[in-house]
Amino acid sequence: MSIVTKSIVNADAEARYLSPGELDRIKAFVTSGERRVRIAETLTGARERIIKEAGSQLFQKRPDVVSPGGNAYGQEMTATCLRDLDYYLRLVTYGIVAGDVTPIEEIGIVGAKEMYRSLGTPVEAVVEGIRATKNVAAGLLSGEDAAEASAYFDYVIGAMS
Ligand SMILES: CCC1=C(C)/C(=C/C2=NC(=C\c3[nH]c(/C=C4\NC(=O)[C@H](C)[C@H]4CC)c(C)c3CCC(=O)O)/C(CCC(=O)O)=C2C)NC1=O
Repeated sequence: MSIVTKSIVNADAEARYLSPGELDRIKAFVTSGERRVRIAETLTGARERIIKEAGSQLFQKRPDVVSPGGNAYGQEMTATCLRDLDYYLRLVTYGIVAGDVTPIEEIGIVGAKEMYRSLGTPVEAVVEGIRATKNVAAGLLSGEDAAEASAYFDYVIGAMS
């Protein structure tokens, strides 16, 4: 849900007009729209590069996950691991466009830790991978844009830690 939809749902539940605070937040959302779309375009266009680089940083830091007995050992499992990083990058672009973490939360956070536990995937290594994705992504953006994108990665990192 975007902040616009969310504000309307909340206001209508109380049969009231949007409050000055809600209108202020909507104004900030609308004003930052072009910038947020631009960030999402950059990250979407560079997704393959970002995931490749983030993956190699992760496997350098955590060689155990791609070693025999590791959860991402073998070509197929390594590809699945990189796919998961790509999933989180995709969800971050949703969040940036929506101006809201709710899509990230609903699609990628609820139940995720339990799922990884049941798969024997070390969650802290997933978090390490998301941190690497964040750093590579931020490196492709200018200061303010990097900060905006980083906030959504930080949400994922915080929720998964
Ligand atoms: C869009 C929301 C969404 C998410 C987040 C998602 C994650 C997700 N990751 C999975 C598996 C997996 N995830 C990993 C990931 C890793 N292993 C490691 O050691 C690394 C630390 C890490 C990569 C960073 C691996 C290796 C598997 C396969 C595990 C297995 O089959 O034993 C699975 C099990 C089913 C499958 O193999 O596809 C799911 C559902 N699926 C979704 O639809």
